[in-house]
Amino acid sequence: MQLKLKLTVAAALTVVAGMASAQDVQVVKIGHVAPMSGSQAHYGKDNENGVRMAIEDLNAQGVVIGGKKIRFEIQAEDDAADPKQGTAAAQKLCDSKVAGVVGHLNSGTTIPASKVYNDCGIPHVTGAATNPNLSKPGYKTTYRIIANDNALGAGLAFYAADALKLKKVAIIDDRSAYGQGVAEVFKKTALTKGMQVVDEQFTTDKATDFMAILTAIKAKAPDAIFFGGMDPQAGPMLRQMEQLGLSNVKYFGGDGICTAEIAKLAAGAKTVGNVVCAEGGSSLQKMPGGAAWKARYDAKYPGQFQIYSPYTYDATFVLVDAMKRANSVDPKVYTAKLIETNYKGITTTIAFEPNGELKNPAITLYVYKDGKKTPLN
Ligand code: ABU
Repeated sequence: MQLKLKLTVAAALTVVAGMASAQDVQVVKIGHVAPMSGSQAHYGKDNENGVRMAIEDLNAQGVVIGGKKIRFEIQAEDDAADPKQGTAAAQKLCDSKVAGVVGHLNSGTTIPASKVYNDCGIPHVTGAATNPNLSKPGYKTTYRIIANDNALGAGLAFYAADALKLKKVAIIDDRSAYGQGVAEVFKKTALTKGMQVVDEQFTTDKATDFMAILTAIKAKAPDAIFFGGMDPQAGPMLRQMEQLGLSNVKYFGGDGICTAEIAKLAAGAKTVGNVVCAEGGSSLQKMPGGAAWKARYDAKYPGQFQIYSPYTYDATFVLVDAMKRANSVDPKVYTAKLIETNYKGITTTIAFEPNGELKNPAITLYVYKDGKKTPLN
């Protein structure tokens, strides 16, 4: 009888001790939004992997904020690259009271979502959306940790004019906020460099048949095509360029086409060898922790790397770094610390301009050698 009582007391004490330690752990949710369905899901998966990896690393570190051990959890949402679904996902994250958001991927979703986050007072950091208009409203809740399209579009035009001495370019964009924006910057800079824009054509971010617009472009005999858009369009476009005999025409684009996936989507077309694309950061080889980080990523998520996961990884740490400096996970308290960020990430040392843009962003140009993305600088 006495033994039974002792065991019961011991069991009760164990339960109470367990409850106490559970109460000392605070769960903090980090939102992530990107297209997880549709033709851009491979970018979204890569972005989400970056956040998941950061959260695993933070939880392994055992972060203590405000005297409590924090366990970070992801709340992952799918916006399907659609602006309406983007704002709905943003509102859902506001309603769930996540502490911060990494995202979104597309400029077309990130720009309208940024107002939703500003209205509900939750900060978001994008590692992928590059349209310069994102930072124009000057929201204290919006941050970007890669170069924007002003740098990407201009860098590509300088390379086309100065290094490759190209004279005639045709421009296509997918009418998305990103595609249209980066194409406009390229065009403006190309014209100031004395290049001639011989044709402008438009498509959508759903199209896969470009024969009509490529045939029209062929008649203008350009040295190069600039495409403002993403790889689900660029891949088939490259294949159709080969079919139409545009095999010697250079093919320029921003970070949206600068994926591992583009070579697969082009289904073996040799025109992949004509691609020159620009990304808003250093190459993995030149990032402070790039090579070691990529080896860890590949071990966890084999074959899933595209472009932005190093940035979404760093974006997660940037949010948590601000929480640590504020000693609070409450966005009302820690958001003010984001603008003072000076965080040594795996991509670069991250600090912000007053409008939330990354200070001193790098850009890297890439070509594809035997289908493998290769940095030029
Ligand atoms: N930066 C290219 C892909 C994402 C976007 O800005 O729409």
